[in-house]
Amino acid sequence: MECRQKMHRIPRDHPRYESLRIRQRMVDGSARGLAVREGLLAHGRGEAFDYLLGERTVPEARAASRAAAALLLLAKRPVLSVNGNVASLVPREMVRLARAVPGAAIEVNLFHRTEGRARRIAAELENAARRPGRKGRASRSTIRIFGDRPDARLPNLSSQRAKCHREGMFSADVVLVPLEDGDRAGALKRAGKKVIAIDLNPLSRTARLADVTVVDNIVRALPEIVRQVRLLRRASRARLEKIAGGFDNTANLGRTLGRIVSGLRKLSGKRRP
Ligand code: PTJ
Repeated sequence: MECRQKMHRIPRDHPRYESLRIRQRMVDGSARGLAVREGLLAHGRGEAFDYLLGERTVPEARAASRAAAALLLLAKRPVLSVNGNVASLVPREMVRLARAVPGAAIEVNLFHRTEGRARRIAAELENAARRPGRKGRASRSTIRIFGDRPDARLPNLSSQRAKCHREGMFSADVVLVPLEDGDRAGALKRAGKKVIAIDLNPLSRTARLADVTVVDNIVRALPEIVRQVRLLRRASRARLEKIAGGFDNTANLGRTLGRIVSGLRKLSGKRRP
């Protein structure tokens, strides 16, 4: 409650209004027991990279979102992973993406795992799925949400992130892993899965290991991926394969870093040597 009062004191014309509003969602999510306190720190790291990228969707992120959409549409068993930060920031957008991708399931996967928090996050997603859409209609399509009581383990992974669902992440062929600079992307790759990351840090291990990394704030990245999925939904398999296969993650991350570096050069008044 106190958090909300603070938010009301931020004037709409505050130059940092949007960033403060997003931050507030994280604070609320933490107060409601969705995100852990470590999640607030992780959010701060993301904010710093967002600042360096101009807090906008850069062309490289748009290209990655298109490749991500193609990979999701090609998948036989796509799974969208949700942690505490994702549930605090974008529960409705996650549900929208799960509805847009045929056969997609959502799975709660936590680094600081407790079954109570996994249940709360699953309930938050179920609530988001029940709320009426933009046109005021409640959607009738149901989505599968795997929450607490995992019944499998990802091999070669000692952290809590290994705990997963046999029918979900364990048997997925494409997994979306937003907001983690961690160990799981490598384990998923070793298990033969395609990995899509959303991570504002283009230097993170996850960003570098993934097949496709969208370097953008998740609050902008998810709506863009949904938009691309809707655009590509009727595309042929050959076209989707061309888009996904033609995407070079390392080169795209290099271009994103180049954008940060040249932005800093410009600000510091220094030209390229
Ligand atoms: O809910 P849990 O227990 O699974 O814990 C979640 C956190 C986020 C605490 C856990 O996954 C973690 O420790 O993550 P890291 O290792 O700090 O990595 C988070 C990554 O997400 C960092 O590279 C950040 O730059 C990035 N990030 C943070 N906020 C955003 C973001 N990327 C996109 N959009 C954001 N809003």
